[in-house]
Amino acid sequence: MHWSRGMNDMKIVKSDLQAIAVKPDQYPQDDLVEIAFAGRSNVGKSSFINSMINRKNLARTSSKPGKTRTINFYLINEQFRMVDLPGYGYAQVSKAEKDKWGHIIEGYLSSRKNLREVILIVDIRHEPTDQDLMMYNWIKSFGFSGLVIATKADKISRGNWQKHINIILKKLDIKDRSLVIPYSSENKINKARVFEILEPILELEDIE
Ligand SMILES: Nc1nc2c(ncn2[C@@H]2O[C@H](COP(=O)(O)OP(=O)(O)O)[C@@H](O)[C@H]2O)c(=O)[nH]1
Ligand SMILES: [Mg+2]
Repeated sequence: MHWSRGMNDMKIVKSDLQAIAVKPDQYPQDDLVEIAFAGRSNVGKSSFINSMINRKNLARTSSKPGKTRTINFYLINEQFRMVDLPGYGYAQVSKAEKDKWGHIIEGYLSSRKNLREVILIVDIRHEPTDQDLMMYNWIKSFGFSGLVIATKADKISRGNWQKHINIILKKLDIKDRSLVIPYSSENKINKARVFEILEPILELEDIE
């Protein structure tokens, strides 16, 4: 691992939507590494990806929840991918649609060799839902480390972050406080810190 060269120094020179998929044969077929982001509809996943890669609107964002029913693969610097997973928790969906969601996401989590980490995105203002907890436990059951981005941190005062982080730690039963990172796509709060965390994960291949 190359700790000296932080990814916050790394320039994102290129980013493209490489693939939109609902099943494995639609995933990119090369072996570039991937980091995926899971969370409730409307929590801010697409905004998170856009803010990390300095794009206003590459990952589609919307104020209408429940829109993204696909796995979207964003190719960054032709080096790695950020993967926007379909959101959950939108009230107005049928049982059939929920099953479809489970199928799409499980197909990805259980079979994707390129996948190095899955990060849960929650809203720092709200206690995580039971579905967040299920998603989080599901992520950990696949062997991922359980990183959580608590986004929309611009919407509460800095002095209140800790109180809200504590609620998240408790609901998700997290002991290691360093796993939960306050973030804002609006002000890019902690963007450099997130890149620092992602860098060694993305460089795992170099160790071999
Ligand atoms: N103030 C603020 N608004 C945000 C932030 N992240 C997302 N939003 C807003 O939340 C809404 C949903 O965001 P989106 O990225 O589409 O959520 P997704 O469904 O999880 O992809 C949009 O109106 C965004 O502008 C943030 O960090 N701060
Ligand atoms: Mg989205």
